Amino acid sequence: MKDFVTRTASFLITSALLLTACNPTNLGPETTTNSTSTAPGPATAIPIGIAVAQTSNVALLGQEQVTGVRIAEKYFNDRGGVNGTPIKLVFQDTSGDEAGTINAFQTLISQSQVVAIVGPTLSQQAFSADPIANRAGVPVLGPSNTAKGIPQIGDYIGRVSAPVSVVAPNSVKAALKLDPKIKRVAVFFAQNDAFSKSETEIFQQTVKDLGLELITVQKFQTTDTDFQSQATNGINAKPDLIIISGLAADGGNLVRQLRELGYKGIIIGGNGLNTSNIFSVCKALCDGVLIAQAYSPELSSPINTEFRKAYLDLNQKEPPQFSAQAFTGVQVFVEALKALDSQTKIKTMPLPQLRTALNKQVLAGKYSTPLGEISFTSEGEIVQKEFYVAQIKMDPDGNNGKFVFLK
Ligand code: 1QQ
Repeated sequence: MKDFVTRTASFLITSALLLTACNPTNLGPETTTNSTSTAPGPATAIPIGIAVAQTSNVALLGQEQVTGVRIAEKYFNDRGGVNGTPIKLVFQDTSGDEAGTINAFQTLISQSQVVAIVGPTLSQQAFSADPIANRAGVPVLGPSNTAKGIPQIGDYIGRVSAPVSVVAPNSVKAALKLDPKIKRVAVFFAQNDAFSKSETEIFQQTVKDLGLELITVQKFQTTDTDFQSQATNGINAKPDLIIISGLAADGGNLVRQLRELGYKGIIIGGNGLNTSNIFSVCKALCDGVLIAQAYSPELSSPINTEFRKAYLDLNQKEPPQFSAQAFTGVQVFVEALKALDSQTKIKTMPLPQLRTALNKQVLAGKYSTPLGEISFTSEGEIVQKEFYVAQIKMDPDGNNGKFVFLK
C-alpha cells in the first residue's frame, strides 16, 4: 500500500512537471498553467505536434520525416514564423504501432496543447489515432498516409501525401516503358498493414487495366524476415514483373531474397520501400528497383530550391520524398496560421476555436511547396499535379546508392 502511495505521488509530481514543461501557454508566474481545453491560444511560440515513428522498424521511414520537419521549423522561424511569433515543434515518438500513436496523439492534444498535428507515419497508425484528434477538434495532416480512406476519417483529417490510387500506377507504366514485353505479373503484399493492402489493390487493378496478366498474389507480414516460401512460389509462376507492397525492412529483405533465389526481372517497390534506408537491407541487390514518387528534388521552384539546399547541407544527399512531404505538412500549418492571424489575432483566440479556424483555413488555402503547388479538397485530400518514378542505382559494392529519376 505504501509503495502504491509513493508511486502514485511520484507519478502525480512527474505529470505536473511534464504539464508545466510542455505547456507552451505557461508564461510564468502571472499566467496560470491550464491544461483544460479552454486555455487561451498560444502567446509565446506556437506549438505544432509531430507524431511520427522515431523508434522501431518504422523509424526507417519516420527518421526522414523528423529531418523534414526540423528543416521546416528553422526555415519558417528564420522568416518570422507566424507574423512574428515563432512556431515550436513538439515531438512525440509514436513508435511503430497503434498504441504508441494513440498515446502520442493524446499527449500532444491534452498536455502539450498543440494547435495541430503532423503525423503519423503509417496509415495503419492513422486509422486508429486520427479519430482521437478528430473528436478533440485538432487538425491533422498526414505526411505519409497514402491508403484509401484517410481524409474520410473526419473533418479535421487531411493529408499532404497523395493517395496510392494516384501514385502507384505510375511505376507500372514506367516498368512497361523499360520493358514493353512484360506480360506476367506477380504481386506481393503485407497483409497486416492497411497501406500495403490498399496499395496492392491499386497495383492489381492497374495490372488488369493495362492488359497484363496477374499470375499470383503472395502474402506476408511486415514483421517477417524469411520470405523463402513466398519468393519461391512467386518465382515458380514465372513472372516478368514483381510488385511489392510492404514496409522498408520487410520489403528490402524480400527484394534481397527474390534476387538471391534467382529472379532477374523488374521489381517495383511501393511507397513503403521509398527510402534509402532499404539500401543496408538489400545492398547491391536493391539495384534497379522502381518506385513511384510524389516528390522530385529537381522540381524548379523557389521553395524547393531552398528546401533542397537545406537538406543537402545537412545530409550531403538529395532530399527524399518523406522529408519533403513532412516539410510540407509543417508549411501548410504555418501558412494557414499566418493567413488566419492576419484576419483575427490568433493570440486572442481560445485554443479550441483556434484549432477549428485553423482546420478551415488549411482547406481554403493554396500552397507553393517543395511538392509543387498544392491545395485540398473539402474532405482534406491533397490536390497535387506532379508525380515521378525513380529507379534505385547501387554502387557495385552495395554500400551506397541513389534514386535516379526517370525522364
Ligand atoms: C502509408 C504509407 C507508408 C508506407 C509511408 C511511410 O504510405 O502507411 O500510408
